[in-house]
Amino acid sequence: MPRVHLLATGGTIASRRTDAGLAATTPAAELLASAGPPPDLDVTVSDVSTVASFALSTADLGALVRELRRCLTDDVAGVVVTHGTDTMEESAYLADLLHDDPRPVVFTGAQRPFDSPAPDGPGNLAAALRVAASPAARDLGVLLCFDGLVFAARGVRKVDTLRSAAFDAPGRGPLLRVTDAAVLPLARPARRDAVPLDLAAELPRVDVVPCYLGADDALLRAAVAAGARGVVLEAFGAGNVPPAIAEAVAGLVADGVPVLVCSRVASGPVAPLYAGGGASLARAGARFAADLSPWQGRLLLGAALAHDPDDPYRVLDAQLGT
Ligand code: DAS
Repeated sequence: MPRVHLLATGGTIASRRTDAGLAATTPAAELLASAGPPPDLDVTVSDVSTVASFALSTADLGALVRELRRCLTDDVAGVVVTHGTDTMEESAYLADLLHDDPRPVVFTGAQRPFDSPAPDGPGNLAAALRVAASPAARDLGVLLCFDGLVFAARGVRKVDTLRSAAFDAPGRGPLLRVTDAAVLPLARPARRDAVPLDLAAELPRVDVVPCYLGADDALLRAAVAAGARGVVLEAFGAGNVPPAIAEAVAGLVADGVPVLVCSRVASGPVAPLYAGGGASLARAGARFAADLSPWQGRLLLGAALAHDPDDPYRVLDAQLGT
């Protein structure tokens, strides 16, 4: 019988009501019992934490990715990670950047708590376990399984605060669909070489700076003053920024602080198009992050700086296809 390992971290799927609000307290064994252990799978369990994902630090994320890689032993078909939905797309993406194995790691969670009268966690977990053991999920990298659909980690985003269909991959779509009877292939992602990152050390600080009408360069400069070794711009549209930010970026790049341009728009790639906007950022040496979200872009830039502090652009260009 194939074996799948379930690694629990907390999140709404593990949460119960308390006087202080929802609190993640349910361990992996109870989550598995609620999902109804699949009769054709041997499922082993462990707990890395019982926390809400909005409280995780970048160091916690590094430890989680180390642990899930440790769980991918020779005798397992795949690993399932239960995780809060708020930052699941970040954890899954960092895990995917390092993933160099044909077997799947499948993240899942819930929008309604464990003690809800109609929880969505058990169904999501049961589906994720089946995906982790499915040949259809091999060679797809790290995955996120939610509400009957499976997305590649790269490009997945939380798109609804409360509905069961919490995730989408705008402009990309799902890779697999899970029905009661089967795991159906829909698409295959373009995979990049894994980044051989040593997660023993914490990723360097990279901050995301938002752009909004009339924004000046104060937040950008504050990020660098706080120790950011790289900056991600959550730019307008296809990659444009207010004039003060465009001017400041040239100085930062010249000072050795890489700048990665992402968009505050959920779908579509960024491109250096407009004078004074994206075209000026490109001339100043900023890199464009295709359709990567600012949050995934932040992890990519952190990984690139950690892997090769003298030339982070090698990892960036390899991952972004530039
Ligand atoms: N939004 C909650 C969840 O879906 C909290 C969290 O991210 O942990 O799990």
